[in-house]
Amino acid sequence: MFKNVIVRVPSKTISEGLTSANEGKPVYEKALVQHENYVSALTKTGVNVTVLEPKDEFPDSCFVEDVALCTSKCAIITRPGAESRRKEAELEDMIEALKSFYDNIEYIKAPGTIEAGDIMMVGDHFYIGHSDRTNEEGARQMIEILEKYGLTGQVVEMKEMLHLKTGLAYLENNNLLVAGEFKTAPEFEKFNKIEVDIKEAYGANCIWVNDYVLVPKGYPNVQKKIEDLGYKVLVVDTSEFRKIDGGLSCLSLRF
Ligand code: CIR
Repeated sequence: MFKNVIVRVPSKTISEGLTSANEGKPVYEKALVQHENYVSALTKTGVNVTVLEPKDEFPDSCFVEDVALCTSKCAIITRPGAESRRKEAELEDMIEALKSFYDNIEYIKAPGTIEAGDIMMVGDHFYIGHSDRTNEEGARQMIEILEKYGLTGQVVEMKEMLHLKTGLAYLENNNLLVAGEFKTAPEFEKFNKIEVDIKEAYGANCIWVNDYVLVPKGYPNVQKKIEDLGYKVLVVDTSEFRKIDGGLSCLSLRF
């Protein structure tokens, strides 16, 4: 179960966020409303939500998932692969917030790069995507830190997606949502795979929080498959974040 969540309010500069999507620029006011609704949905799952102030110098800073990995034993501050995001991991308010919850804080160091959107937790094991943002050295350091705390990690090679969790969501109870290149990846054979059609690929970025699953608005087939598994579903509109490649998981740290 998760007790805590950390989020950061979108900045006024969100329209300048990094993107590969061709869907126009996010509208700040809409993003703010969608973010408030996201926080409300999280609150329904019973977690305590810490809301950090916006940081206008970092257009992508609402995607807090990328700057830290929160485990049961320690929090690990990452070193983002995207240059424009690197200093997001040094923001004092985030580090202070994490220190208020964790005695053990670890750091990924240069030349390692890693964004925690590339890391999927399954119990005490962590799958780490080797992506354009996460390099071999970043993954190596991460696994070394995890092992120091009795946790384990393994690298997953990937080619198509921005982050590992762009195309994967672990819903607990061995249930794994899979899209695109991960449908056939041998690493995930042992899971009960729930395949997401290419037309709804963005819908693969759901989050399990205390037996609820937050599902993005507009992906009815994904939503139905998750409801059929017996989960309570909370639908959240993330259309403004989608325009800059962000989704439900990217917007919070859950621990
Ligand atoms: C980026 O390209 O870094 C942001 N525009 C989107 C980050 C999404 N984060 C995530 O998937 N964990």
